[in-house]
Amino acid sequence: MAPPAQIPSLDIDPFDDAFLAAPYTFHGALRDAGPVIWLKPINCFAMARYAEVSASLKDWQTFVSGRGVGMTDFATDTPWRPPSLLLETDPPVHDRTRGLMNKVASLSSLKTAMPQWCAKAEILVDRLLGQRVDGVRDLGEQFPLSVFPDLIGIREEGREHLIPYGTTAFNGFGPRNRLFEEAIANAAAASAAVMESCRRENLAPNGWGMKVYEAADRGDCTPEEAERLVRSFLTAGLDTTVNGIGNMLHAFAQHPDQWAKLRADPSLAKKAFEESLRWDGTVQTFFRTTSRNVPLPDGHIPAGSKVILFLASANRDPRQWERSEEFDISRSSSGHVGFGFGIHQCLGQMVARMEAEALLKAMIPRVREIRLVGKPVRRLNNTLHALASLPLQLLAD
Ligand code: 4IA
Repeated sequence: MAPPAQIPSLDIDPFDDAFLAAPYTFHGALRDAGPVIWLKPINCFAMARYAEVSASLKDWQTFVSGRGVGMTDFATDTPWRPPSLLLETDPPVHDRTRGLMNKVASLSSLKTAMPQWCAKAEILVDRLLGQRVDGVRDLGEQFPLSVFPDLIGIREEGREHLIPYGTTAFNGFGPRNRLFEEAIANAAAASAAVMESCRRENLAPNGWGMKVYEAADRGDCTPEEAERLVRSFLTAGLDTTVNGIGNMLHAFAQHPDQWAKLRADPSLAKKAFEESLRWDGTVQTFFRTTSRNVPLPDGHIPAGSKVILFLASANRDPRQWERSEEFDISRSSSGHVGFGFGIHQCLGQMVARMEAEALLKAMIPRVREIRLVGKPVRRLNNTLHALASLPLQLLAD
């Protein structure tokens, strides 16, 4: 496919191994090429500057989600799984499902859970203190796995499939590259296990999962929709926080001065997590599809085009952020698009924030230094900036 005239065309594949391993080294070229660009290797429009990314996320009428938020256009190709009733829908359906899910994912139930989460984080950190640990496996995975499945109320059986399922879904947003094909080829067991966990008879009485079915009882959705909405919690809720925590620990390990700053003023904990999402967020990209021609100063994006939005690049755009490449926990990172923006902005953002806060609160008084004791290993994923392993030593106070 030829790039539309006047739109800068780049020969960069944002889903090849080099890009996925080190996305930040490529973002500057994407941003500097223009506000809207064409990526030749994937035949797709792209936006990588803050202004255009945030404006497109806000304009849900023009940049729709119902044709999928990955590379696959649901209007022409069959999605690998039944579409999400939140992420991959537009109003009016989206408003109904999102409205009921907002009530389920209430702040008050999180506040009730928080003391227990803090206690769990303290026990975990006490156990790891002084030792060589893997920041991804022992903290990034361990902590969310110890709180999130119980919050939703899923049974123990099949929990080992949750992270692999999330990984599959996030690879599934990419083009049909090796990561996509491998993910889909191996998806059957994890998909079946996760769908089984979403069934009403397998959910605990007081979890968020059962609350979705209770919304169905009140007529807010059908029981079939309830099952798929519970699936959204399980798809979006784990691999994201696993790597959100992993990336945050990695950021602190690379910036001991920032860890010292946080220890000196623990009230910065919330800001620190936001800054880690701005500086190295886990969800790197998402697509939208244009519902109409989008006029540009020179030419236009035709209706029905996929557009890839580089969230993580927007979050480091020097047009928006001072010292954009610096990790600085005392800056104001509000307005970052690490949780997206607009009507689809992350439903679970408070879950992620409270998990990170519980962990930081446990670590601040106990851990003097988060020391990198080996080379971090990347886990390439079509959507997530993720680590397979982060060798750390948590030096006791
Ligand atoms: C869903 C954007 C990402 C965290 C996400 C992934 C899946 C779903 C929602 C959000 O399955 O609904």
